[in-house]
Amino acid sequence: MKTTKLFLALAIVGLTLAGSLGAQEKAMKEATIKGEIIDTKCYLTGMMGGRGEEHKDCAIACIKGGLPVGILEEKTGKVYVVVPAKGQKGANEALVQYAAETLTLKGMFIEKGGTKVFAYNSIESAK
Ligand SMILES: [Cu+2]
Repeated sequence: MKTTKLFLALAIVGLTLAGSLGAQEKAMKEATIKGEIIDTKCYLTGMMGGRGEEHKDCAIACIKGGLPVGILEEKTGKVYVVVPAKGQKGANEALVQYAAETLTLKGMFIEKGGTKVFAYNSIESAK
């Protein structure tokens, strides 16, 4: 009896999660973002300057080490955590070579609870 109740409770939680994930996918918007490739931890804490050319070696080490890679949008100063869109390779692997450089990413973004996520589809060097 207890097991059945637990199973039902889990099933309800599962359905609720599936429903909200579906809603989030619908809320993703196509966008193009130009900005600097940063490691989010150093940018937020200001570690080693946190961004730019002086921080490039640290950013490479951090992104290689698995810290979430992000893009600092040039015109707004907003930070997006970058993830791959379906079919793209991992964002850290794809973007580490551009650490501290300015790039244009095309893809989709979503924002919830103060977190901005950008799912990249293509990478264009701004050089
Ligand atoms: Cu760093």
